[in-house]
Amino acid sequence: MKFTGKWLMAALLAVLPAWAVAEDGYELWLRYRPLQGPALVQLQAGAKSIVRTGADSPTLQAAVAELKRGVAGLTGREPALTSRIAPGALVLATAASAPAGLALPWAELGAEGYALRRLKLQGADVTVIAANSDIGLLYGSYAWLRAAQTGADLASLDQRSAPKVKLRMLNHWDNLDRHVERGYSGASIWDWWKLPEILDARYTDYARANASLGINGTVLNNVNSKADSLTGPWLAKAAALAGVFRPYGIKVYLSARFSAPVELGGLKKSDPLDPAVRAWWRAKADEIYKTIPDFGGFLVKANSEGQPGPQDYGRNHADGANMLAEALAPHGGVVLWRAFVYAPEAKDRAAQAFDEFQPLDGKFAPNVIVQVKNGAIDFQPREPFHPLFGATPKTPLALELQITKEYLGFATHLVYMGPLFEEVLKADTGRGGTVARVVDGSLARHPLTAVAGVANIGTDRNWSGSQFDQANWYAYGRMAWDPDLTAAAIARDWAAQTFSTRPAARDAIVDLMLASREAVVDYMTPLGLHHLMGTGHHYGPAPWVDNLERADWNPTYFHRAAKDGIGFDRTAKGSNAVAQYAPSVARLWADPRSTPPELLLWFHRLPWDHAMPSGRTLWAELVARYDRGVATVADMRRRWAALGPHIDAGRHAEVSAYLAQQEREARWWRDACIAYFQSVSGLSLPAGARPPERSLDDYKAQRFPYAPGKG
Ligand code: BDP
Repeated sequence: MKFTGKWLMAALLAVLPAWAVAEDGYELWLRYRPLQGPALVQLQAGAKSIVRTGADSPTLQAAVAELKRGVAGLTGREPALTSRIAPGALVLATAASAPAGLALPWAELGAEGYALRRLKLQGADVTVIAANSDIGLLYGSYAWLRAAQTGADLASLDQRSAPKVKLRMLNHWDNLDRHVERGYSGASIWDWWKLPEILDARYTDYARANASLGINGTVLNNVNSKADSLTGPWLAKAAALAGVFRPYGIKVYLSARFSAPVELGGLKKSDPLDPAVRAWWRAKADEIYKTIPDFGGFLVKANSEGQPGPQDYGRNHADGANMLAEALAPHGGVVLWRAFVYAPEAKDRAAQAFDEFQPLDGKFAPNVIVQVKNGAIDFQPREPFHPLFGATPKTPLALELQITKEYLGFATHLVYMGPLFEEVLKADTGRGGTVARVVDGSLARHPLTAVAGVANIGTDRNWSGSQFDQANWYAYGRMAWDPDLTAAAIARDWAAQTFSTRPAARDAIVDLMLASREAVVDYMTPLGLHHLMGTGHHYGPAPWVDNLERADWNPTYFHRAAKDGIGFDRTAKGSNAVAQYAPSVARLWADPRSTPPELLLWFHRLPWDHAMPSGRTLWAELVARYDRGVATVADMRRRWAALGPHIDAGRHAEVSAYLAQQEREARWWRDACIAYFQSVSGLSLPAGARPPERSLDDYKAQRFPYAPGKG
């Protein structure tokens, strides 16, 4: 056993009050700060040594290194790696290398799952981390460290977990010049220029953080892709990253530009039915797999927002996806084909993806997954689940969530997205199960399943642009592994690992996080309103915008507010997009009386004096919700201020400053939207409501040409 100098320093810091310790958030949820009291005694007794029963591998080395690091941080003693099973050992065992006497339900663990169990082995009281594979052991090691960090009872540990989704992916919208589209946490962490020679130490920490959640795939480049990333020099860069990630079970994928055969291959067209085009992609796939033998596959944005695609040649999405699938299939690669499409001529943008993709059900090759955003518009603070979920039983669908907060206040607003993710996953499609059951493949028995999260990771010291945005990466990863986890349970783990294991402090942080999602809905887009944000930057309010070249880029297209009412009519009297849902769901949402208030103006256009369940008129309800949003943020600020003694000064001050800005901006959203809606409704403010601080013209005059993350 080694007594580390690093820990001595940490132990010294542990006796200081929390607020006096310097932290910057770099360590994410893998901080391993010294435990105290019974938790420390328990951990010391249960992690005296590490025993590896199987042959060595880079993945096992990563597991052992993390266990050593974690235990050293938490207890002050680094356990030695031995081959002797002794009392207090942590035993890493695979089914193939299981020591005599170890009986576990191996089959239930699958290829990547793990079991953690305290038991007697060869007469010794030990903790077993068991799996069928080395990657399962790595996941199990992280799960055990999570249990240790969050104060679980290690003496009676008995956990089992296997991922419900096969491909648990991050999508980086990172450009080759390191600008991150919709990124609010600095530049791209991929230092492309210095790759492949120079490997930033961050790449390893990135892999550790992701493996600790079970994320096993990463798309390195933006969906609005450049063909360059498919050329030899760029493949070498991607290969260098793949080399760092491999021990952590993370495969590299690339966004593929559909017109690459023209741009790189000198072909006249990229028609997916043209044999020369197909041959080009086959050769390209062969080249990629020579460079990256375990390459994951392609993510494709085609015929969407000006990107090239099969429709340029009169072909459909299945033609395009299947051509790429054919090239990847011999190597075991997959195609993630995005369903985020919309065209200027669409009657209702919310209906287009369903119209284009649902009729293609059954037409996709077995190694294609159609990747669908959680809602039919675009990552708004609240959307009903996408109508494609459950409507394509012959086609596996991946759920795409946006972790980066393009429409939810960038990195400055504290919005914990766990409740948003949970709401989508738990939504009943009315077609035999929830979105989670569609996505995990259990409903239609698909073996190939996937979840994708648009990453919020950048070069900022705290990785995600703010301390609390780390929780969205964390929650995404945990739900990708197990879509049935609750946002509250995940927030508890995160807060304990990241801020404080003291139950009172931890629970206060969790309460604040759980309130934050409804708050942003309230102060930005209450009652089912959507797409009210400013042009291009997507940060502040601009419900008045009506002059953009495409109708469906204008907020006025989406809210349709006028003297007689507000809302988008998606019933049979309007676009009838509601009919894309299963009959049981459609029936509910086609009638304003049975539509939940949260989705009311998504599906209905109603007069301002429409009676709400609260007894208020629609107009009064709208104002009340905006007020509630602002009040919740003010309350979050107060609650955070009270946490001062429990949190290190640096992070406490940073979050406080961000919350102050959020409160100001929540008021800005509320005031600008109310001023505008009042200008079209001509109604006076409900009794007691505070008038907007500034004039509508003032709000309209604001410009943000240099906002970060632009597309
Ligand atoms: C929108 C973003 C845009 C993305 C697009 C997409 O504003 O930057 O390229 O989605 O998902 O939300 O392709």
